Amino acid sequence: MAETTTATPTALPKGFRDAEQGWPHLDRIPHPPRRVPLLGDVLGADRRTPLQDSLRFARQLGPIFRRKAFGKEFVFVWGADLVADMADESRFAKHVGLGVANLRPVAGDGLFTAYNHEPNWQLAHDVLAPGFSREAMAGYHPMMLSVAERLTDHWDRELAAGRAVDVPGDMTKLTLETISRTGFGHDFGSFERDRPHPFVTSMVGTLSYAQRLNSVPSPLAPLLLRTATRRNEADIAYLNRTVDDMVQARRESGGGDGDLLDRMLDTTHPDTGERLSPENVRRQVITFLVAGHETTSGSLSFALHYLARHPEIAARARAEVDQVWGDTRTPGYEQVAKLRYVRRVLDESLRLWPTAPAYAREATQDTELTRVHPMRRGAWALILTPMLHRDPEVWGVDAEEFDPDRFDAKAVRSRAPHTFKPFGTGARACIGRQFALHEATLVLGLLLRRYELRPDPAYRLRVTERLTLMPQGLRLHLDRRTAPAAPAPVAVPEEVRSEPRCPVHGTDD
Ligand code: MNH
Repeated sequence: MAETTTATPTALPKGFRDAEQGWPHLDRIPHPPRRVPLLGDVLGADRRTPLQDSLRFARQLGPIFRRKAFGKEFVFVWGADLVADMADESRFAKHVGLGVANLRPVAGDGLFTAYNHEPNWQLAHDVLAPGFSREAMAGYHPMMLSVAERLTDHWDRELAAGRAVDVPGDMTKLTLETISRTGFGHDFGSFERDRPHPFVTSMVGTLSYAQRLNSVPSPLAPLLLRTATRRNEADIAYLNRTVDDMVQARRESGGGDGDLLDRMLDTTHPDTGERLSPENVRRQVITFLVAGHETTSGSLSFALHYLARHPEIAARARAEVDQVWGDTRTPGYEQVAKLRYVRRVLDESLRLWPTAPAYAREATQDTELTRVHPMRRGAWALILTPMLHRDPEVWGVDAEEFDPDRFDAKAVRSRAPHTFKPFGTGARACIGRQFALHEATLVLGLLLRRYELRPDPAYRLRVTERLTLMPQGLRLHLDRRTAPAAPAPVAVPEEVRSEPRCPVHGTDD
């Protein structure tokens, strides 16, 4: 279904802090049976895994439920019909709350954390969207390829030394270098370091802190998290300094090759002639460096985990790469889009573990959710994407199984809209979707072509949370592929779909 982005999102009050005020019929929504006075639904909850705790509650309580923590009550939604109703942009919009709101001190009114009514959202969206067009993407491709080659150089060395590779660590290096070089012409030198770049350490620090803020009563946060808060302030200062230096370097060099940073600094809005303020540019650079790599690295890591665990799927994907790429040393932009099966592997990984695992929606008017749950304007709920993606009504009784064929064209067409939402929905959906998918498909193609993946038989998937998801401690052994497999018959690639008018939206929601 096509979605338009031209309409300015409606200005709204900040939204109710507590579901009790915004959901007049809260009694229709189940909650965990054993509530602790004052603390709420904290039995069996683990501070480090709030999302996975919510998945557990979801399985017990059904498609809509509530959880109370420290006096505040939140509504969670994951049933397919409820999520589809909340995707209606004429009645609902993005809600900036919880984890996202906690990032405001670092990302301010940057694209991801801006309130719908803040003028800088539309301005930045319009100025930056062309940076994600098909042409722009084709322009980033050679740089993405050269970063991917740094990864394979590194993996070749690990293989020669007989060491297992650190998948999340190396995917994070890869995706950080990709966004920083394609977007900002900046080299963090990640692959030349033994430890993560301090920028990554500070970024992970602020993400974890933002998540922790949700797990303490807000009036007490300054007290309980005093040391962590001071640490967080230092992290933010470091992020700001790094970004200011990058901007300064660009201004002195007199401009790059038309990348995201050039757009942020030079481009004026086509209608209003406005441009981003220096303060806003700083917010956007941080936003893009963080949003542009953390989730993609998680997705690549989960995909590699599943490929290693399913040799028959890896073999099929590899056969496709051999067939589509042949002997080309450097696959071109178009050759990546033709890897349909590899892309399905990625989609299926994003189904089971959407690495940005929740997004919040608020009512833009008094309304009724699926005609059952009255909501006041400003009332909101958190959409639990991993549960939406496992709803047996949509995905069948084997929803927990990894099966990329769920994303073949026919299967996709036969599913209801709004059942697969790893990139969020509507005007505030992910601007970097095509960027992430292109980068990840390219990298999976290169890795499949070069290596066999051997899992550690003792490894059990454990998922760490820092707002985003990551397979914890995933290591894989590599073997160099010996003889290139004889080209196996694979499905003839379908025509590459023509790009919708808006490079960001109007895709396959
Ligand atoms: Mn991304 C918004 C998921 C890659 C930049 N992204 C979102 C949202 C989700 C999301 C979900 C909506 C959040 C909300 O409604 O509150 N993003 C992903 C995933 C990947 C991803 C799962 C990779 C896989 N995102 C990227 C990349 C970039 C990027 C790559 C940049 C290069 N994302 C953004 C920005 C927004 C966003 C910017 C905010 C867009 C807006 O509100 O206008």
